[in-house]
Amino acid sequence: MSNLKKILLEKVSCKSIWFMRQAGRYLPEFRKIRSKNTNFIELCLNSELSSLITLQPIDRFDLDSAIIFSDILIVPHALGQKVNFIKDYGPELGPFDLEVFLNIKEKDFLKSLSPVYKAIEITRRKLSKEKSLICFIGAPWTLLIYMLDHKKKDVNTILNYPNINSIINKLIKFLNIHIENQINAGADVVQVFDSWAGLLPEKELETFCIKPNLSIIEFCKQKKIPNICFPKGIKKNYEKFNNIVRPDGLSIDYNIEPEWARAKLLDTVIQGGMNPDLLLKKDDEMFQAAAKYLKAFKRNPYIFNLGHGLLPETDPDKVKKLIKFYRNFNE
Ligand code: 1CP
Repeated sequence: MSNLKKILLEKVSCKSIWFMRQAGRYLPEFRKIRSKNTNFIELCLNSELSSLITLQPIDRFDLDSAIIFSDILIVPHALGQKVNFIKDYGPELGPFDLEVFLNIKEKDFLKSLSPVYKAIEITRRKLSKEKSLICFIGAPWTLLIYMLDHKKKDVNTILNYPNINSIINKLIKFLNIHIENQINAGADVVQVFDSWAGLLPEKELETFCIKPNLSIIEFCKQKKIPNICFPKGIKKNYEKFNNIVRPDGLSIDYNIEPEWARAKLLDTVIQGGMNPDLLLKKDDEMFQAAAKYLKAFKRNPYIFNLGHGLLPETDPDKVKKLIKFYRNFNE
């Protein structure tokens, strides 16, 4: 069993390190492939290249887990919405069509996503048995931000959108299908990204973030799928989130103090926290920040990661130094 699974399932303390966005634009070998593959969705659906990109950081660094190279927006794409990635800007989705969305059948959804499952199969065969292969989804709220109002990110547009409940229910159902198929293909842990949870007003957090995450985590528990939630930006509401959703692991963002997390986020395994900006600073400053997390969690099961994804301007050499520091840390 991988160390990541041991920590999540048996709550033991052992070393485990991976990074959100470990496969991506800070790696020259990724940029080389990306420059020849200008359509990002097509790249995500190219099983051989997706597997190759997934393994790039594993070949380069001493990491414990791979995360499949894909995107959270592959799900809206498979649910019939146009998804474009614009250079130096990011994702832009076509108009949302409720009719099309509600009518997509499971069979067609799985057909669109079959290259993702094939990429997972290929990667699992190549990855050492001691390493986890993490799969992921975007939580409904975060997907809705892109699907319904990406340009303005006006929360009220989404909160008051007609038929919002049936949209969320369909998303939950199909996200669960996507998780199960990724696991059946050979992934062994799932991370649920709710990157835009911090935009929600407090009184809407339960309906739009906590409840949908709970449905997904209940599904994972029923299927015995090790799971990690990342409700980014919800500040002290991490405590409420944890008490209700009870995921196996909880990824904290860089606004959460590690000592606070240890005291308040009970019966879960904490992951991450350190600000990815610190990899742009001098070595000493980066090591000091990493030590703060390692000291806070020295008696608790803890998965080393960051408080958000690696930034595109990160020097890969810095990543190597941070991993070495983590491996040698013994206080
Ligand atoms: O070359 C490029 O322009 C592509 C950059 C890129 C990459 C490498 C995007 C566009 N997505 C990805 C891969 C990706 N996305 C992974 C791969 C595995 C890994 O971590 O190594 C993962 C896990 C994601 C997840 C993802 N996509 C999230 C959740 C995590 C987060 O960063 O908050 C989100 C919000 C997205 C949307 C998205 N996709 C890409 C971009 C630039 C964005 C964010 C844009 C925005 O801030 O609105």
